Amino acid sequence: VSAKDPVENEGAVTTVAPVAVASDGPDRFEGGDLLCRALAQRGIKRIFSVSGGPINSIFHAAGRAGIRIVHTRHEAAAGFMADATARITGTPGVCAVTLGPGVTNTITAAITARLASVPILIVGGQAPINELDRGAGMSIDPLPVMASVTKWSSRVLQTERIPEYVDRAWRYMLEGRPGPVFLEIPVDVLGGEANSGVEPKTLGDRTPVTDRPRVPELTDQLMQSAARFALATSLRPVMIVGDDAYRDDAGEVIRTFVETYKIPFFLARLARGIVSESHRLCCGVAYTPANATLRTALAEADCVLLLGHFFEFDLDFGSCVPNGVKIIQTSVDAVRLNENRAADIAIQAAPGGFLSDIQVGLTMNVDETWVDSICKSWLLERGEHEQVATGVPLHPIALLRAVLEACPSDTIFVTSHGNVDFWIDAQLQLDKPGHYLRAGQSGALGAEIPFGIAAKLARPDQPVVIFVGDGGFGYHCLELDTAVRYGAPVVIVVADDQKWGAIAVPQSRRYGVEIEMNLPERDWPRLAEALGAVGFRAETPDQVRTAVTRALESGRPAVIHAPIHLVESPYMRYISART
Ligand SMILES: Cc1ncc(C[n+]2csc(CCOP(=O)(O)OP(=O)(O)O)c2C)c(N)n1
Ligand SMILES: [Mg+2]
Repeated sequence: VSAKDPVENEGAVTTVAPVAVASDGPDRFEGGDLLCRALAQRGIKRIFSVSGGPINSIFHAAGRAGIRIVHTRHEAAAGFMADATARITGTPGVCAVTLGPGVTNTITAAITARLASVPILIVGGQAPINELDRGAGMSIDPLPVMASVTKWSSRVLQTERIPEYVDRAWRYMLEGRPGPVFLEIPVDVLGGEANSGVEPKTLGDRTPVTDRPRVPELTDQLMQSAARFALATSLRPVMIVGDDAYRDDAGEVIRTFVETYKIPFFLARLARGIVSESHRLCCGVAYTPANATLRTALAEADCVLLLGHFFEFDLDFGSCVPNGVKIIQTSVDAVRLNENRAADIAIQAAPGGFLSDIQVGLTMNVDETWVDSICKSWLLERGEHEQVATGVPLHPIALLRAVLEACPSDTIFVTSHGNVDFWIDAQLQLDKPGHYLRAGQSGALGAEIPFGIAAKLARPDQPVVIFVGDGGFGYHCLELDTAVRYGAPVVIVVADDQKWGAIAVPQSRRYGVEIEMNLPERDWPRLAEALGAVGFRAETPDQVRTAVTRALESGRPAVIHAPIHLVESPYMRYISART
């Protein structure tokens, strides 16, 4: 993840004042101090955690290294908060959890970060070394399971090697396509007395490297010429942009490129908003299930430029592109090149550098009538959804529209993964990068509230609005208490169709019945009040606008309970027909 704004970047390397060293008592300097100091040196401002005896050393050391502990209600929430911190700030996120169930509770967050290529460090406690494998309380060996959900996982067995392992964790997290890593530190290693002068041997006298290693420029002239020729001879090119472009800060280069050659483009995942989605050439999200215009464009295109992305599930694994269409793919991760569908030209390169190189001497003769027809198709598609969205209970689109009317322009939005969220995800138009959070490929219900809280902690001056269904809300609604304790006034809009809607509709279509799909309406505003937040009920667009305004003015975390009409989203209809 690259820094979006150097001034606001939390990744600025921090100088940490040395602390007095004593063999016991409150000033004792131990493994936890080595860990926290190494994290602070890498720009870490917060550690998200649920406490546990074996990680007390981290709680003790954090404050004096200038790091705030954010004590959540569940380890999954701590993991999701670390993830959102990384997405928003450009600096990896960190969570620390106790042994056994503390660690296994982070697995879903690790999967979410893995699939979204987000760098997070999960630190897990463990029994003392001499109790390993002897049945110590809560203790399991988490390395096999964490290895399967992270890029790298390891165990530190000597206190003075903690900084070395943090350095290693950073390199694994950031190398190639970023992702989560796991580090287990047994309690006697973490609590072991340390010398405050210990530095990782790998660093010598250098300060820690906090940036991602640069992806080499594309030097292969043959590849460059092939890509340039494919574009130069294309009449109906389409560009699909994915995660790499976000990390590469490639928004400006992409905007110039599509404007110069008049290429319709579609944005996916972390790339949402890197070029304004209300740009006349932006034809919506790059998910075939959610965007009929994308399906038409791909069916009619003669060249597809898949920039910093791969043929994933939401691109029908590549079957959305007919045979014979030229495919140019770039990815910083060579493993993703040709994944699911072979490209004609597959190039390991960062998107910004690739486009700049390819542009040299490139002329294109794009069929502008065709481009206009694609852009018009998208405008019509969006408009159709708007038209059906009248009446009470609110259609999800009407709910979205009312919320948007009350939100300032720098609002960060978060969505979940219910039916209502597929409506909202496809209809939202982001005009800047870093203003939208969504679990993404993991599709994990439950990420949204922790995501929003972490975003608010990282960007206290920006409003944060979280959309979630009545099902998804149940996962981590208790983190409202965390939001209250840490002063993170997020606005949670609960879109209540009294159902696990996304599952109920395809289920009844297939089997003719719904089985255990109902969720009785609960008094969510009262729950909010009970947890120290504020609550509103809003049934009409006017009430929604008023509630959002009052919630934002209250300066407190808020829940807006909005009954909605269950209307199957185009996304759900498409994917449930596919399986
Ligand atoms: C962790 C997890 N468990 C289960 C699912 C499957 N799932 C997807 S959507 C959904 C229903 C969500 O209901 P709700 O949040 O009320 O949104 P709605 O579909 O009703 O709009 C379920 C159970 C999931 N995506 N993630
Ligand atoms: Mg629901």
